[in-house]
Amino acid sequence: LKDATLAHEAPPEAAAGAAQPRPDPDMREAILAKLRFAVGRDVSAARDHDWYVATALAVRDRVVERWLDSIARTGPEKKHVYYFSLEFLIGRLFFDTVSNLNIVGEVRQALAGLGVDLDRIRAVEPDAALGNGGLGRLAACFMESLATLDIPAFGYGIRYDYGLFRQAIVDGWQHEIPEDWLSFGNPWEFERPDIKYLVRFGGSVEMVGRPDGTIQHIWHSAETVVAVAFDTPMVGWRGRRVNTLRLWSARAADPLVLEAFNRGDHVGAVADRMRVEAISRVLYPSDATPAGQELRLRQEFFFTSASLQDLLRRHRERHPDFSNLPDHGAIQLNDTHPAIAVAELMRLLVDEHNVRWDEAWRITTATLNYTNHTLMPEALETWPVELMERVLPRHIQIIYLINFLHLESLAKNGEISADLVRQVSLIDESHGRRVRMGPLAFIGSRRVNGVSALHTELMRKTVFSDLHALYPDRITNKTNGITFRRWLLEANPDLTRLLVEAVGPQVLDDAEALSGLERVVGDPAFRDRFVAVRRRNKERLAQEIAARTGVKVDPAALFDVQIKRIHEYKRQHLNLLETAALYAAIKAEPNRDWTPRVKIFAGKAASSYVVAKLIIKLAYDLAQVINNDPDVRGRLAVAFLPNYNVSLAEIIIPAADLSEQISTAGLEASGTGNMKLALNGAITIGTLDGANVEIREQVGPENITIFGLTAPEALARKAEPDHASRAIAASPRLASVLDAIGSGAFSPDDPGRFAGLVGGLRDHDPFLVTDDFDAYWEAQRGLDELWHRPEEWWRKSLLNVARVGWFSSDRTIREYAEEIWRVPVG
Ligand code: 4GP
Repeated sequence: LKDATLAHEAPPEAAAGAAQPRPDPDMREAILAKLRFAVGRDVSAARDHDWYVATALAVRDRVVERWLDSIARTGPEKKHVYYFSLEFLIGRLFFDTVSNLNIVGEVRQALAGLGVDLDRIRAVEPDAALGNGGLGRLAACFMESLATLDIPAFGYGIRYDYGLFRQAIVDGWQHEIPEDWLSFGNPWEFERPDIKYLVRFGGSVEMVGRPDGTIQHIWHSAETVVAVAFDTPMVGWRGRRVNTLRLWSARAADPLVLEAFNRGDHVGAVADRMRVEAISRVLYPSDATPAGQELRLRQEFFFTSASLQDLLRRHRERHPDFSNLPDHGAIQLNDTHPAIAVAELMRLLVDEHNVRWDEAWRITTATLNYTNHTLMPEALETWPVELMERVLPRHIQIIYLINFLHLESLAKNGEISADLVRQVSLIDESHGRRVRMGPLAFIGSRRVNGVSALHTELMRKTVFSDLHALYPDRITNKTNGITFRRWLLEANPDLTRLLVEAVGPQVLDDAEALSGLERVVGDPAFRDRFVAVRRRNKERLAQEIAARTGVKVDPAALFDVQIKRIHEYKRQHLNLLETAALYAAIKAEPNRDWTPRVKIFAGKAASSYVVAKLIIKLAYDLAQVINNDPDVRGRLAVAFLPNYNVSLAEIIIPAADLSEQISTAGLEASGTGNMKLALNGAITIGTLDGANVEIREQVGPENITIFGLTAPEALARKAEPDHASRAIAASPRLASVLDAIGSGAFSPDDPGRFAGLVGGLRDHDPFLVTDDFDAYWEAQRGLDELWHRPEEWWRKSLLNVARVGWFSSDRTIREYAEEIWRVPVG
């Protein structure tokens, strides 16, 4: 904790010789006033949480001024970006806001004068974990960069009462506990009871002829839900602009059936309300696993419809019709979760606002854009036609008509085969009839993008190949990025200060300025300071590991980090097999000059994903054996840190020496943890997958360790039925580690525990763990050797920091702004 305090002693600017923070009597007074009049506590009785809320509210007042100013300055006329996302994985907002407003010093001083430590109270804030993983965290980075680049934008999503579950590890098994992040209130949000829309479900559709011969569709819905807005200000760097994250909460139109209540049926009187409000109760606990549940569809439609109604209302207040909607708004669909927007925007325009179908289609396809985040077949959403007919009867009609016109236009343009129709139809007839949301989003969008060069290429060649052939200009690549404010300035203030000293304060505003670091890479004095900063970060992580797991690790060891969702394609089990093999090797030759390593894992498994949970258990079981074996003490340790979230990532990332990005090539769309880790000086060991490919291009092949099959090789290898048995036969090391794990060497209490996991690898191994094992082992041993040449290691590490400026989400958002949204960048 002492280190944490030291680490945040002053904002990065202070070191650059920039003006010291002004003492701000107003801030002190503002905090005291909030404590008294908003929290209702006296100084003598105030606890950390009270101080946190009082300070957050005082800071929020400053935000609100800029927020209102941003809105007034922009005016509704300017083109807005609307980012539709079922997930926003924001993390904590307090320090982010204070830091972006550049008032860390003022706030720290004001609090210190009151005997309160800023770092202690900032740790009280719960993470806003309204997302499962990558695409949710990307949405949060994008919101920050949009504000930083002065682009008027709304983020639209759901205000879940319960975010991503809290992970408890009990005897190595994951348990999911509801994350009650709102139980102490949320000082950042503003409820807007006046901004509400009706979202309808079910019922039937009546067709009525109009005098002009056209047909009017009247949807008699069975159920109505009220969507109420909650607004959270999103502050850009240096407070330049503040945008709005508008999250919808579901309310029953009729919250209490008084008649039932009076009859004594107290539960029945609120039963409807419970059903309706379930829509915004909990984040769908799935990540790339089948999500064919009615509640999920209701969630998707709920927030999409409310958001569209909201932006159409604003447009209509200023314009006579919707013909110029695309000039005033660009909508980005974050994955297919909001893809129903294609049908809902058509319905709103045609049925509710009497726009002609063709004109509505022109408007829709000029306004919507879609980002794809995964090629995993089980994650590409499809909905049973029967479910859609029941829940969204009017939308299925619209989808049929879109499909008909789409197929008809193909027929007009030439011969189309039954095969092509099957490929590009919006209705999949192969396993019962299902609506394919990816193709729906594709057809309804102006631009469709992938999230790394390789991923976009694979989109063109695989899942969307036929649609790409029909619309060759539609797919474009936008390689992901991360906000450097959170992942460098806030997470690693000591490194930031050092960078400012080395290359000047412009690095705080311009990620590309990091390249100035190249000048000092060879300077031993600078390198020593860099290593000292890293050492402090590692000591802090070592404390965190001890506190969370009881495992004592040596900060001098190589910290080897794999942090991300647990999934077979991400191959934590490849890392674990290598760990077990290394353990065996050290035991066999204890006197060799082994590189001391700490294997650090963190990540959550989807609650229904049995194999992923077993992989966590394997990490735990390995840790039990290895950490308690005196033969390997000081050389190898394993820690699985429970409850991975944004806040924990902020502690781990600045302390990582090695970044594990070892997915089966072709399956990780991009990754963004890879960027965060490289930015903080970790060297990557990875496959040629996702954004690793571009990280290699940026940092240079000599500063990254790439191993294993490439995407085309992986595809070919998977098609060989006996690939796993051949790989195992060729590798005695692999064979013996599989035998050990499979026969219970690490699970004596239940020797058969991992037999199924190992059996799966022996039999078909769809993620090619066995095929890549030897290459991975060799690559790791190369890194062991490199660790013994510290000068070289730190040179590579520094060059990673110097060369990853391109992965700033400011660059990504600039590209979206220019090519997809066509909005000016401020
Ligand atoms: C993730 C991808 O798995 C990851 O590679 C990518 O960096 C991230 O999106 C952002 O683009 N996908 C998901 C998902 O989060 O739910 O499909």
